[in-house]
Amino acid sequence: MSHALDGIRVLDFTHVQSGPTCTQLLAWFGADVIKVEKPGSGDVTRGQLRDVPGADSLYFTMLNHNKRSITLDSKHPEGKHVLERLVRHCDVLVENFAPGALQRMGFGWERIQQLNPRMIVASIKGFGPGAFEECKVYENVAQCAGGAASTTGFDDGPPLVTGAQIGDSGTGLHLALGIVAALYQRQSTGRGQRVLAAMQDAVLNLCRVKLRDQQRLARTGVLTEYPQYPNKTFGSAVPRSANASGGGQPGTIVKCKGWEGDPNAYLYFIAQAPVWQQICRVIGKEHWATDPDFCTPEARLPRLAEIFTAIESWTLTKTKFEAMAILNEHDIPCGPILSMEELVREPSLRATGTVVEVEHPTRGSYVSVGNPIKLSDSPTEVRRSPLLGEHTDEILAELGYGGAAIAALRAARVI
Ligand code: CAO
Repeated sequence: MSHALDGIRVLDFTHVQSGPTCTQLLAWFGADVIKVEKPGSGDVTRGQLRDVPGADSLYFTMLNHNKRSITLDSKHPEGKHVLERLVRHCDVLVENFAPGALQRMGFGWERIQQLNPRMIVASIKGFGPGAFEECKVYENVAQCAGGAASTTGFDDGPPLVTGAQIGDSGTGLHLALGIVAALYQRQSTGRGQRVLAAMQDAVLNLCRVKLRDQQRLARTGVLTEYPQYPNKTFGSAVPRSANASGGGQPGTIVKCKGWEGDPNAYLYFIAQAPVWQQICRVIGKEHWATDPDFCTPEARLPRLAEIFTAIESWTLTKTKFEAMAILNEHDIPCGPILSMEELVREPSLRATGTVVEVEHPTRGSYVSVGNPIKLSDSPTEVRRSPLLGEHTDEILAELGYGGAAIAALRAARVI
């Protein structure tokens, strides 16, 4: 079967997590992704967080499926020639170097345009143009600078970062969308363009609802859906709202049976207004369905702590899965707190290919997250990540290099 991005060639100059997330998605949609790596060492993540001596780390393998790897010293004069051919050969160049690195290599936008006016040059940087544009950025820096950390955690605790890699993988997703949009526009203009996704911008985009609340707070001085209401005072900035949904439907995390020994015996419970009567019935508080202090969403807002305490008294008598089954019978939205251990075993995720088992020649079999985006006419088959330089000769041959020329490049340590 064909794939959505068949025929698109990607010169993948990405490393670590943010950029590789983007190019892995492009590869899953069918693009030929050629990962360019430093001879000898390659992407630094190959050797980071190793669990199998001598084998590429899970950090690397889980972010670089379906790609081909070529080693190339792109600062060597001969390496630059190879890179020029690659630029002419490909449709998209994706990079997430520190600011200015591509220019220092001699491949700024103008040069790339000269070589291939149809090329799309897509970059991830920590910050967009402005005061911080020269700064290097990693995941948690982006979470802090993009508004996630200041709004995550408990009111009486410090800012918190989240395990979801919204700075790296989140920005990679943004960039992938920018690239396919640019490819689409190229069909009518015939020209490439630059695509930039800054990690601060991507995190802020994902924190959009907190900017909404910032403006509501500035106007009204209070956020009635937040746990600080009604007993605590609000400052001038959106506070951390613990596990409160903070949105139109109040929700929080409640304990379930077994929580004393299981750190994940919890459930997210949403007290959705349309099913309030059912909630009252399930938790044995039938009178709340008609009590004026509880029967409307507005009346409930100052009493959310009391309501969730009553809900928790009920969930404490059930495991998270028992509670979920009962609540779903009544159409009450909720979700179990699932550990990675549970997710890795979840059969439905295996069935859809969101969790896949992959064979690797040096590390054996491992579990990974497959393509979370399903296209009905472009199915994803997850293939293992390439070994360092596994496709160097094959790619050079496609670029027109003969055996002797490849041997000379190897002797000069260019590849
Ligand atoms: N051949 C020769 N040189 C190469 C090369 C190759 N194939 N590939 C990379 N290099 C060189 C670069 O040109 C650069 O050289 P200069 O510093 O002389 O210009 C050098 O390797 C290091 O690149 P770097 O500065 O990008 O890497 P770093 O380890 O110093 O910084 C990071 C890493 C992530 C902080 C930085 O790349 C960055 O801020 N990137 C943008 C934001 C980003 O994506 N952050 C997410 C990181 S986690 O996903």
